[in-house]
Amino acid sequence: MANFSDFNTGVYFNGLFGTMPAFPMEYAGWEAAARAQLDDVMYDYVAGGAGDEFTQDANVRAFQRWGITPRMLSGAAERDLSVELFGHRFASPVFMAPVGVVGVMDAASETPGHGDLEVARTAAATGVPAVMSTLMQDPMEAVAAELGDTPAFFQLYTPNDRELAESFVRRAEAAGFAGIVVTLDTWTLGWRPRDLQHAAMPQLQAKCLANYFSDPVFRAKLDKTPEEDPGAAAIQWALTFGNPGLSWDDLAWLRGLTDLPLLLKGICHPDDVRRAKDGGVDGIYCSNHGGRQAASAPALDLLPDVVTAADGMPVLFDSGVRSGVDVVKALALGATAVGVGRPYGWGIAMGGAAGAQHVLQCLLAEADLTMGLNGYASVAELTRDVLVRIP
Ligand code: FMN
Repeated sequence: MANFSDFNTGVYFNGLFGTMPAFPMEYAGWEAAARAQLDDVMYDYVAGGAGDEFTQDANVRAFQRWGITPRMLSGAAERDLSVELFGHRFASPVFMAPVGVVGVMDAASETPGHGDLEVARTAAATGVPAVMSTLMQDPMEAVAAELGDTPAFFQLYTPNDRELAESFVRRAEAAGFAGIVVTLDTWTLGWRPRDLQHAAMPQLQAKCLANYFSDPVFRAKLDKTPEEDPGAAAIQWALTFGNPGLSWDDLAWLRGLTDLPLLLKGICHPDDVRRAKDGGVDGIYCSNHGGRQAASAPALDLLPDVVTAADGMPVLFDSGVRSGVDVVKALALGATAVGVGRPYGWGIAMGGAAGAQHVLQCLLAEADLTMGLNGYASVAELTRDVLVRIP
């Protein structure tokens, strides 16, 4: 059986024949390579976050407070990293979190401005699923056509126009998405000093709004088409995007929109997990948006109580994952699947689908080796008692 860590061996063998890695091997390198491709506005939009950025830094540091207990002679020469999610078996527990500007991050690609297609191609090539943002640069139907056999999920930013929300969900179903992920932590934009300093926001420049501009419900509300007047269409988007009134009372409506698996993203408190469960959702997505929305506690510290409250329901996790070791730790704290945002975003920026694929190969090879060398042969063996708290 092949292990993800075969990638590791391949790199050394390639070196014997004079072929060096095309991309850096760890997070700081991916970020630096991406930075060289992006202008300051785009780089800051991705790298930055809420307020003094304590939250995004704390997300990363939270992983450093856990260590893994090694076990010897356990016969973990072959590892099974596969997980079952909503009736699909995935070869690994890693997924690509929704990144709303990835559509315009593919600066190094031959046809820039189609980063969402590059993400879909990455998913097709690797089998690593993607949660695709509402904020795409290509319409969801075109993105879905590039996914190959890898199931993907559609992330819904619930607009304040119910008819438009319903249209998005209908389209996602028709395009073949395997589930709907409703993001709850972005009913308005967070306080982001870097973006404020640039006084710039991609969507207001009519970027990454293809799902809106191609939507019959959205278009019907415009005086001129988005092709004739993109600026006016972007303003209409701004008026529609925010939804401060969304509450638990709306969950029954959201649930009623689809028979697909429904997940709520941004859930970090056990009481919210229980309310979501009572409302009939199929999965919880524990995340603090990578520290981009509200300044908050590190998501990893909130994960164990969320998992306990979920009581067997799948819990997806993201925020602060920077390495394969982090993936293993999040699994041991109870995550069913572990998402990355900025890491694969940098991959798209440094090399399109090839760059993102490289990032995922590195994460998976390191996760696989970390499990194997520590004596754990499957995801099921990664339980909380595998971890030691580092003072
Ligand atoms: N989350 C969403 O639910 N929808 C989005 O459109 C979205 N856009 C994002 C754009 C950027 C540039 C970044 C960095 C994150 C975005 N997120 C969005 C949050 C990610 O899905 C994810 O929660 C976060 O990136 C995880 O943290 P990490 O970057 O530390 O891995």
